[in-house]
Amino acid sequence: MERKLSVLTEKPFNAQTPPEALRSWITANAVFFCRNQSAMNSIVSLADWRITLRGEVEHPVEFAFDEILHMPRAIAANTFECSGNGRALLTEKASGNPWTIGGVGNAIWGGVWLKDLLEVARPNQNARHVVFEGMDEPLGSAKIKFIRSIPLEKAMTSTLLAYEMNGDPLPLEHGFPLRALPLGWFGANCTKWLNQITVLDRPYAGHYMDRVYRFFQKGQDPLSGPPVTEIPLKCIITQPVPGETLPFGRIIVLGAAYGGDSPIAEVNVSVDSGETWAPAAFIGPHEIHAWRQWQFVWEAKRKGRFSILARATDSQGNHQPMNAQWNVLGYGNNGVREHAVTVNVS
Ligand SMILES: Nc1nc2c(c(=O)[nH]1)N[C@H]1C(S)=C(S)[C@@H](COP(=O)(O)O)O[C@H]1N2
Ligand SMILES: [Mo]
Repeated sequence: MERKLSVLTEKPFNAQTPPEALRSWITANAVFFCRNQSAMNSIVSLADWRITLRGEVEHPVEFAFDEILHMPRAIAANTFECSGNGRALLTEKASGNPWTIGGVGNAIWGGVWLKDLLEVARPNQNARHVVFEGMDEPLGSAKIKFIRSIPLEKAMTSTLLAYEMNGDPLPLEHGFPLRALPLGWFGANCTKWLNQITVLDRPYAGHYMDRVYRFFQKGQDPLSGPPVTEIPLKCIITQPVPGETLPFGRIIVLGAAYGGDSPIAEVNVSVDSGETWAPAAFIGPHEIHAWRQWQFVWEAKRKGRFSILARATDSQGNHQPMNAQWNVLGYGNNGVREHAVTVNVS
């Protein structure tokens, strides 16, 4: 079984999880995808590390790592995806790293609720957005730091600051010692190597907030489009893999369905290009903000080329779209057709 990341770029380091490693509910740390706008080369000493909270707060504070460890511990399963995941599967090209399906993973994160830190700092009446800033060094000649903000409401209701990933200390490549995790939201909101939190009376303005990580069309100002926030409803097929040749007979189709804050209620599979659909069976845990693994037993009765489609439905009855909504940077590809897997049965 392939157990290695598949590297897209070395500098910055961007690498996706192979389909084989997406077949379990928990994505092992060693094969969890990596996405960076920057480089983080040295491990910070926990004794020296501090996190500061300031801005529109009554009581600016800083916490040492030890103090964070002594706060009430929170644990959450959370699936997050890079907003560019699936970009390479779009029919109309979009610029950016060519992620297929492996820019996503699910882990059990241990840490503290951001709310508990904010309650010490006491956001004032003007507080609207919470800015995350990490210790990583920007790359390229422009040297623009990766700084982004999320609405105060999300910060106060369902944002974890994680120091553990699947029971281990947060690995360096995933943000050691602390990362932000607005649950159910795209990876771009999950700042790694976090050491500064600033409360603002408006969204942070800057390159990574205003020029990218927004859905916009050609000829439009990126800033006029909505930012990438909650992960939309989506389903991936992790077995078989595209182009696989399978023996005639019983074929096991595996996949995962996820959708931000929406509980996944159903996955339907079609092996006749969308003519007829049948429900898949869920396997494994069902946790809010985490994907649901599923399987579908397909009795292939004839030989030939088949296109397998899988479509997720949430508990409100919302369906995943058949076709993705294209945008310049190719974000949020959750189209059923774009994720079809074509195989040969012989
Ligand atoms: N400090 C910092 N945090 C960051 C980034 C970054 O470049 N610098 N990249 C973001 C993006 S775009 C994604 S998709 C996730 C990826 O997290 P991972 O590498 O742990 O999978 O981290 C986010 N947090
Ligand atoms: Mo991302």
